Amino acid sequence: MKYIVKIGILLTFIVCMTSCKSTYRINLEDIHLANIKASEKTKILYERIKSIPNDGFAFGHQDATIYGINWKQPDSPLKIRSDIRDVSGKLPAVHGYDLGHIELNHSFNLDTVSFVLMRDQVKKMYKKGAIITFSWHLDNPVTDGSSWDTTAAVSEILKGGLKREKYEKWVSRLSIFFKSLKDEKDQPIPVVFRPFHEMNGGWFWWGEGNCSAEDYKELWRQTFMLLQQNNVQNLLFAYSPNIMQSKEDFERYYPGDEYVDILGVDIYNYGGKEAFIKNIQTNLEILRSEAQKRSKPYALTETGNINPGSDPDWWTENLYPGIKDSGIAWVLLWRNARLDHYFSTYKDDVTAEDFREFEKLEETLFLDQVKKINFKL
Ligand code: BMA
Repeated sequence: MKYIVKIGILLTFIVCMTSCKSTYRINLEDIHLANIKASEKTKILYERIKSIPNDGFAFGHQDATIYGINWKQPDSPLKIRSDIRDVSGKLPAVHGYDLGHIELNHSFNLDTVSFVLMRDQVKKMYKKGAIITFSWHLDNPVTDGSSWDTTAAVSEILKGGLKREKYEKWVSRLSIFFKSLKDEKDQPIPVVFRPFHEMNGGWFWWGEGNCSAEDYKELWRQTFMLLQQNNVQNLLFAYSPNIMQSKEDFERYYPGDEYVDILGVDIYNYGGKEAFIKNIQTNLEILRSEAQKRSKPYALTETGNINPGSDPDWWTENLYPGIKDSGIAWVLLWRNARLDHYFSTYKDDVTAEDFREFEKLEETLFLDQVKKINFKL
C-alpha cells in the first residue's frame, strides 16, 4: 500500500512537471514595451514570445486556417482546417493575417478574406493558445493604387502633408479593428503588428527609393502615436526589413527602440538552396546581435519556397539548416493561396513527407507546445 501511495505521488509529480513546466511568474514592472500603456495581456504575450527560444522555435503560417490549396473557409465542413494540420496533424503556433483594405472600410481584405471571418479565426486561435501577427498591405494613399504602386506618398501622410487627414482616418479604421479583437471575457486580444515591412526593397510605396529613410522612420513613429491616441493597447510592434546585406541595412530605417518590440526579417529562396541557407544564417546573425543589444526577441517573419512543387526535402535540407540554433522565436511561412502561389505545404505536395520529418524535430514547436508556455502575474 505504502508503495502504491509513493508511486501515486511520483506520477502526480511527473504529470505536473510535464504539463505545468512552462508556467512562470513574472513581475509586471520588469517588462518594458514600446507602448508604455500596453495591457497586461500584451506584456504576457511579449514574455511568452521571449521565452520560446528556450524550447525551440514556433512554427507559423499566414492565413493558416482561412484557406489552403483547394479549400477555403467558411465553406469547409471542418470548423477549423489548415493545410499544415492536414499534413502533420498539428496546427501552427503562430497565425498571420493581413489587414490590407481595412483602411478603406471594406468588408474583405486585399486577398478576399472577410474581416468578420478573420476576427472569428483570431478569437478561436487565441483561445487555443496561438500567437497572432498582422501585416498591413495598405493602399497607396495618394493614388489609391495598391501597396505596390510606388508613387511617392509617405511625405504626404506625415503631419502637415496633403493626405494627412485621409491617413488619420485610415489609422482610425485600423484601430477600430484592433480594438474589436476581444476574448471570451471581453478583454482585448494581444497581437503582433508588423506594418511597413520590407522597407529596404523598392516594391512598396514605403520602400527604398520611394521615400527617404527619415520619412520612413517618421511614418512609423507617427503611426505608433496615432494608435496610442486611439487608445489601442493590445499591440506589440515588429520591425522587419527584407533580406539585408549588412547591419547598416537594418539600422537605416530603424525607427528606434522606443517604437519597436520585436525584430524580424523576410527571406525567400530567390537565389537557390545554398544562397538561401547562407542568407538566412547571416541575416539571423545580424538580428541576433541587434536583438541582444536591446533585449528584444527576433523572428523570421516571412519565408517560403518560391518554387512550389519542387525540392522534396525543402524543410529539412533548405529551411532547417538556416534556422537551426538561430535563437528565433518563430518562423512564419507565407500563404497557401493557390497551386501557382503557395509557400508552405499541403496534403498532396511533394514536400509533405519531408514536412512530417521537420515537424518531428525537437525544436519545431506547434500549437500544442507553444500554448503551454505561459506566464502568471
Ligand atoms: C503577397 C502576395 C499577394 C498578397 C499579399 C498580401 O506577398 O501573396 O498575392 O496579396 O502578399 O497577402
